[in-house]
Amino acid sequence: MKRPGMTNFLQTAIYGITADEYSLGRGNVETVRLLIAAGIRVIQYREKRKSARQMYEECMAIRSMTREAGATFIVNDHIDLAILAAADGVHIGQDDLPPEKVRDLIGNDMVLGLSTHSIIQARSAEALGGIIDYIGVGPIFATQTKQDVCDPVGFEYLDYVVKDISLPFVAIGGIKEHNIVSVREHGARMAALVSELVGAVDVAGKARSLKQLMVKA
Ligand code: 3NM
Repeated sequence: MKRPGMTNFLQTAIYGITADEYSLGRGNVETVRLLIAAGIRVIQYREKRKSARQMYEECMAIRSMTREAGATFIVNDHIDLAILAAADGVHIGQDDLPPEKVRDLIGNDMVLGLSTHSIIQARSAEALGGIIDYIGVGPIFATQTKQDVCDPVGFEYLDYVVKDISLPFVAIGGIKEHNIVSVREHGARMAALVSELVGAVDVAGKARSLKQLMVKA
């Protein structure tokens, strides 16, 4: 299949993203091990502070764990790292290189995700016709995790995407155990979480609860 990393994306409800600073000292690699053990099958390596060498080493370790578990491995921002680590995909933001140029670099087999924060951005992503595999939709709620993020877009933007955008998407931003059901009720099939998951004392227990809340009919 073209872009095999999308299979897990379409079949699972929780997208886990690393954040070393929220991981209670466990570090990214150990956190990913816990996420995998808890059944999370889409994992993004997101790291803003480490050296290229440190990130490379962490990505190589995560690649080997995710491969063994059959989990999709996406690298945030760093196209070079994603390619070197043979990740399943890369996730970029609105200010990164143009998606069509990123697609030129990564070829046809890797997943390309794009963060979007408005209707116009979602429509532009869709208009690129096949270049982008999925969009992030957020921030749904206020979040402290991402620097310089825009104000929460709330459910208005999510409702629009659910109804009018044909691309697969993942809701993100401020999603917690106490509000994830509302995200599901607005039509999202997948939620991405950072601090709630990696910052949990019991990552596995938290992942299981979140999964249950997200898939319950
Ligand atoms: N992207 P938390 S919000 C990485 O809206 C990221 O595109 C966002 O972290 C977007 O789950 C965000 O801790 C941070 O709120 C989400």
